[in-house]
Amino acid sequence: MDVVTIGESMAVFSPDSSPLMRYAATYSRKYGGAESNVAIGLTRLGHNVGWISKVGNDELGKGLLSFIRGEGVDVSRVKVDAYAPTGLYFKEVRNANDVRVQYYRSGSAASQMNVSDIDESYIVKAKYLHITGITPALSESCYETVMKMIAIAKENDVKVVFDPNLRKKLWSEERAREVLLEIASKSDIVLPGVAEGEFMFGDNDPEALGKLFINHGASLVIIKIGAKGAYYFTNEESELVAGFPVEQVIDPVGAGDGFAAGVLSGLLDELPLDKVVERGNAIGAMATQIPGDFEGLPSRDELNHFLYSSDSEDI
Ligand code: KDG
Repeated sequence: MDVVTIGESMAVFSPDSSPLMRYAATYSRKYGGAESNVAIGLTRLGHNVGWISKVGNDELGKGLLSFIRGEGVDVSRVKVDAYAPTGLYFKEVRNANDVRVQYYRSGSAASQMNVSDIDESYIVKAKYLHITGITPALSESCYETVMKMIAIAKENDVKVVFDPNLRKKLWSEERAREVLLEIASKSDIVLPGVAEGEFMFGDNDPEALGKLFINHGASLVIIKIGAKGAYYFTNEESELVAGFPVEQVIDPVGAGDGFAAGVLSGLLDELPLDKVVERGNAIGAMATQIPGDFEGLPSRDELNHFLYSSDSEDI
């Protein structure tokens, strides 16, 4: 296994007729979840990924599980909770800068995950453990599960990659800051957006944030600054890697997950760090071009076409 990740996936409902839920009579049902988005992004690039989760014993749980399995993600460690439902959320893309989400996930099946759900032998076989700040926000037992997985990874030389993915709707700011800082201190690689770095450390200067994260324990920090790209920092070097401006953002949700998939893929392919970040930037940009949380994540051919060819496909 190249990467193991853990998190909640949900049915996603997007209004068809009006961007506003209050006027929409019909909705499209898709699926989404930060960690499974990353898992899908990586499998599309040819990597082996395992996604750990819990779904409800219901139609949406069955649907999302078979969908994620169909993308080639290993779902052998996903459990079905007999009582709690699969979570869902509604997504209003009012415009590229104003996306609103309404969660119906409190008490969901995934929020019931607990340390007894961890199969240690599964984690130790991975090269990277991918963690986001969403999973520990779901419940105390999810927090404990994530911390246990990190401890197993650290004892077994599995690198921990942490995307803070701050979701203020899920927990108090105090608790969020405390836990995000705790996980960052135990992570090898951290992938914050500049606003998340500011939330955690009270500084919005990427250079300063890079040093803060490194002093806090990470060996590689990549700070995303939107369409302009991302800075990477290690103890020895730092660089701004330019992004890929797009003409129009169609749906920004999932761009950060695309970025994480690109970075992990670049690391697995042992690319130099500037190329690792370039791959993250490219997939982040591609993810914004198609509606849906992961639909825009590319195959390797599509990625290469985006990176190396400016021609449209012949039709
Ligand atoms: O990063 C995209 C995710 O935010 C989306 O797929 C849904 O996991 C989700 C969440 O918790 O918001």
